[in-house]
Amino acid sequence: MKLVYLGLGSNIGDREAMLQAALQELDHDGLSVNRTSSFYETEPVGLTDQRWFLNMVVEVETDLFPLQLLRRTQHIEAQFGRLRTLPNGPRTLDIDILLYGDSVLKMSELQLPHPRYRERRFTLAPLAELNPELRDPVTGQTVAAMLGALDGQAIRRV
Ligand code: PH2
Ligand code: MG
Ligand code: MG
Repeated sequence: MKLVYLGLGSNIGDREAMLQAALQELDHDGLSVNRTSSFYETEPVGLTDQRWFLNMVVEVETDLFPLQLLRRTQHIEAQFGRLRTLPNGPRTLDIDILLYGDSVLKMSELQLPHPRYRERRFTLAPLAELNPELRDPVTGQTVAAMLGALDGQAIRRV
C-alpha cells in the first residue's frame, strides 16, 4: 500500500459540492481516503482573471500503480464534466497526484512528485495541515519549510 496525497480544486459551479462528490468517488475500489484537509478559498495562480478556487488535499492509501491511479482520477474529473479548454483555466474539478509515496517519476503523462506543487500555497497549506514534516523525495525539504519559503498567493482556510 502506498500513501498518496491528492490535490483537489474547483472554481466553477458549486465548488464545495464538487469536492465532496469527488471524495465519495475516490473512496472505493483500491483507494481508501484516510484524511482530508480543510477547504481553502484560494486566489487563482497562473491565469489570474478567473474566480477564486476551492482547494483541499486528501491523504489516500492505495494499491493502484501510478498510471492506474491517474486513469482513475481522470475518469472522476471527466464524470464531473471537466472540459480542458485553457491551461490553468477554470475547471469544475481538478485532481492532481501531488505525492505518491516517495516515488520519483518522469513520464510524458505523469510526473511525480507533481512538478509545481512546491511553489503553490494552495497545495502546500492543506498538505501542511495533514503532514507538515513530510519530506519531498527529491529535495528532502519538509512541507512546512517549503510553505515557509513562499510569499504572495492569498488563501483563506474555510
Ligand atoms: N489550479 C491550476 C492553476 N491555478 N489556482 C488555484 N488557486 N487553485 C488551483 O487549483 C489552480 C490554480 C491548474 O490546475
Ligand atoms: Mg492542477
Ligand atoms: Mg490537473
